[in-house]
Amino acid sequence: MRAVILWTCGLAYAALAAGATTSTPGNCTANKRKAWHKMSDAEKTAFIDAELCLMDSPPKMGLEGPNSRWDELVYAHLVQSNFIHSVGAFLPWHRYFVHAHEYILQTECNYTGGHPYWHESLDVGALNESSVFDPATGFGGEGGHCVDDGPFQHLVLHLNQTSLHDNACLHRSFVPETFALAKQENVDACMAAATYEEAWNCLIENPHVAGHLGVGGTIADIVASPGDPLFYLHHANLDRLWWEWQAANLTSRLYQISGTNVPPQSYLDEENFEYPSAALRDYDGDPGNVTTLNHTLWMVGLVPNATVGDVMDLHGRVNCAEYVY
Ligand SMILES: [Cu+2]
Repeated sequence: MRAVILWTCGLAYAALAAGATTSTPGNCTANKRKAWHKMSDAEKTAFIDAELCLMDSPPKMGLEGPNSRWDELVYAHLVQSNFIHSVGAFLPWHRYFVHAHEYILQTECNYTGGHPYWHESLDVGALNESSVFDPATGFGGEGGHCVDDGPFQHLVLHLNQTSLHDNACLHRSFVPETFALAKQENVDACMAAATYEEAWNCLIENPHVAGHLGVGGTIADIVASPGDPLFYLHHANLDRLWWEWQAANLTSRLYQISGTNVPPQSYLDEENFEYPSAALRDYDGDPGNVTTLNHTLWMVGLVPNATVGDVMDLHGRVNCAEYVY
C-alpha cells in the first residue's frame, strides 16, 4: 500500500503506510503542459528544436539499433511492447514515458517548457487542418509516401517492429473516420466510468485508437509508433484524460490500479506478439499476474525505474506536472 491522500479544507494529509516511498502529493506542478494549439510560435519552435536536438544527440546506452538519443526512447517502447499494452500498467507506463521524454528534452536539450499535448477532440472533423500538422510551426503534414514538409521530413527511422536496422521515412496516412473516435462525446463517456478498468478500456478504444489509427502510418505501428514525434503529444493527451478522470475523485481514484501484467493471449495473437519473456515478467516485481502499485516501470535506464505507485499522482514528485487548458 502506498500513500492514501485525503483532501480536507485545502490541506493534504498523507497517510503513509509502512515502506511507502516519499512523494509530495498534490502540489508539484512545475511542468505546465499546454495544448499545442494554444502555444505561441516561439514555444512551438522551442519544443521542435529540442526534439531535433535529441535526434542529433548520439546514443548513450550502448544498445543495438539506436543511432541517437531519440532512437533510445523509441527503443524503450519497442522492446517491451508485448508487456506495456493491454495490461494494467498501460496508462502508468505511458505516463512515465511522456515524463521521460519531457525530462530528457529539459536536461539534455535545454528545453524549458512543459510537455505539450494535442487536444485531439477539438480537431475531430478537421484533422487535416490541425495546427499539429502545420509545416512551419508544427510536425509537418500527411505527405505522400513520406512526410514531405516540416521539421521531420528528412527523419530516418532506424527501428521498426522486425528490425533494429531499418532505414524508413516518417509516414502518415489519415483516416478521418477513425480519428472521429476522439470526439468529446466519447471522452465524456470515458469520464463517466466508475472504475480504473472501465476508464482505461474506454480511453484505449476511443481517444487512444483515434490518435494512432486516425493519423496512420508510423504512429499506427503498435511497436514503433514513437517513431512519429507526434506520438508524445498524442500520449500526453491520453495521459491528460486519465488524470482528468482521476482528479474527478482523488479519494478513490488517485491510487486506483487494476488489470493483469501479461496481456490476454488473444491480444498477443492478434498483434503477433511473443509471450513476454521471463526477464520482463520478473522485472515488474508483482508476485502474480495482477498489476499493483508496486509494479516496476522500466525505461531501459533512460530514467531510473519507478513504480506504478510513484507515477499515479501527476502532481507528485516524479511527474511534477499539470495540464493547462
Ligand atoms: Cu505504446
